[in-house]
Amino acid sequence: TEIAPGAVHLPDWLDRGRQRELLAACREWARPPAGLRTVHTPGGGTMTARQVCLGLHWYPYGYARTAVDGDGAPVKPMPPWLAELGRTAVTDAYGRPPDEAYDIALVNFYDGDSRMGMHRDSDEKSAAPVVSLSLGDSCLFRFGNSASRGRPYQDVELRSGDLFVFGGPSRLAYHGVPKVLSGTAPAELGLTGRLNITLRVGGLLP
Ligand code: MD5
Ligand code: FE
Repeated sequence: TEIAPGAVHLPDWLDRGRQRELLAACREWARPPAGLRTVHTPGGGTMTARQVCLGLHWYPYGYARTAVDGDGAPVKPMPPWLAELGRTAVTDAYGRPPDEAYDIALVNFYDGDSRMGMHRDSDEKSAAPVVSLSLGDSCLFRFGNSASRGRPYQDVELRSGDLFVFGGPSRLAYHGVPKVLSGTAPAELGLTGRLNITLRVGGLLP
């Protein structure tokens, strides 16, 4: 379903087996060094979703090669199979493969009280679409516009296994996660909370 130009939602894109594999991989990536961490915002706040990065380390001032705001260890590599999953996702959503290879993954772990405020993802130096994969609890995802954090926006429920691709005119749209729907994860997955993996192309970065 195209929610807006370039914003394509493919519900249930990952079958249960792929979801389990991806979850197991995320749990490995969450381990130190350069594992799961709390992100501190420039204003002195903390993000309620915790995060681990692959390929390049995102922090509120941009991208780095090491976990500069964590334990300082080198960021884990982006596995080729995950880059390939990003390429397949874009091909399925748009009917043609992306021009560039996916080289960054950000994994956000949400518990029942986690939220993500309205923001834009503008630290990448490439116009390649962002690929988003959801696991575990469903959430309310708010897809806004490129001009401001406010209306108009559309609320979409994202469920375990859903793919969302944000490219073209939607690449710099404001978006957020106002609510996690606790207890909605498929029981056989063995995850309480929600996990979101975004695949990105860094472009010319450090
Ligand atoms: C999430 N993650 O559910 C969301 C899904 C993040 C983040 O927002 O920055 O890690 S990715 C949603 C997204 C990414 C890039 C562009 C747009 C949406 N968009 O244009 O709406 O944890
Ligand atoms: Fe984002």
